[in-house]
Amino acid sequence: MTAETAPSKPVLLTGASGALGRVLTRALGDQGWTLRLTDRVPFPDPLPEGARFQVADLEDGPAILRLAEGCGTILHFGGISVEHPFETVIGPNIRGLYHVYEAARREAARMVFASSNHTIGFHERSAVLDDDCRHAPDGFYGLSKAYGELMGGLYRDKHGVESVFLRIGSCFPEPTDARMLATWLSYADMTRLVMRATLAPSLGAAGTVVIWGASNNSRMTWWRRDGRAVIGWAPQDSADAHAAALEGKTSGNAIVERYQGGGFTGIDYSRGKTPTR
Ligand code: NAI
Ligand code: 15L
Repeated sequence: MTAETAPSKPVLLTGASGALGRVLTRALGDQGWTLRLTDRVPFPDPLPEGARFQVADLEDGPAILRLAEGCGTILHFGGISVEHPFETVIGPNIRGLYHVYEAARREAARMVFASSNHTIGFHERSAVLDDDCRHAPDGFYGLSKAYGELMGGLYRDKHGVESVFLRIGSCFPEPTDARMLATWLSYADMTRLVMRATLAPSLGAAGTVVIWGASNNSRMTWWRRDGRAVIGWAPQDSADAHAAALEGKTSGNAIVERYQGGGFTGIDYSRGKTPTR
């Protein structure tokens, strides 16, 4: 990984104890970034030099405001990260998100929001989507991420808060099924994406950009135009080497295989199964 400049102000990372939070903590710590880390569960790894960790719940607004004091960027990776019932999602991902945006407003900090492909999961796999496509959330989790992008628009228009919305595909150590031959984002590409989202001097006149978070996978034909040129990011890795091993690894469920969101679309899916008027 090439050396990048560290931001002049500390960076707050929510969800630090989660899978991507731990990857980012290690990588950004190695780059000499000053990190303020938080999660509702303890941080499981040794802390990099210059990093501080504090347990906090995203639903505790005053704690989030205190944590963000003096920070120039907030990497918002905390919250419910897979499909769950509405009542489970709403606290961390809606109320918590509001607290993080209020902190960004108070600090005039840039927000880098870990959004998701599940904001558009009910688009069919044959569709080619640009960054301004219709939201088509595939569950309460995807709905909360779409709401997050909308909230970012509100905070831009009303308060001038900048946001980079990372519509992450599938960010794991390696792809594990046929869908991920399209949606996979390597940890290294994700890290470089977060670095560019933080370090880009400007987000242009729009003040918000959407980035499709997938590596350079030849099967990624679903997602096209986005704001990557604005921040200067291009993916370098690819899922292609896994194609032979994974192309037959599908769910066998017609709904899941039809839509971009995959497995989440099939959860509690009842269309056509209930009487219609
Ligand atoms: P994860 O579930 O491993 O990490 C999320 C972290 O948020 C956890 O450590 C959890 O303790 C924390 N958290 C949950 N509720 C909280 C609360 N109320 N207060 C404080 N902390 C709370 O998820 P992962 O995979 O690391 O994802 C990170 C972010 O990226 C999430 O926002 C997820 O939605 C998003 N994302 C991840 C993708 C992936 O493929 N890993 C794909 C698309 C989006
Ligand atoms: C996500 O948004 C989830 O956070 C992650 O766990 C995966 O399910 C990913 O999407 C995906 O669509 O593969």
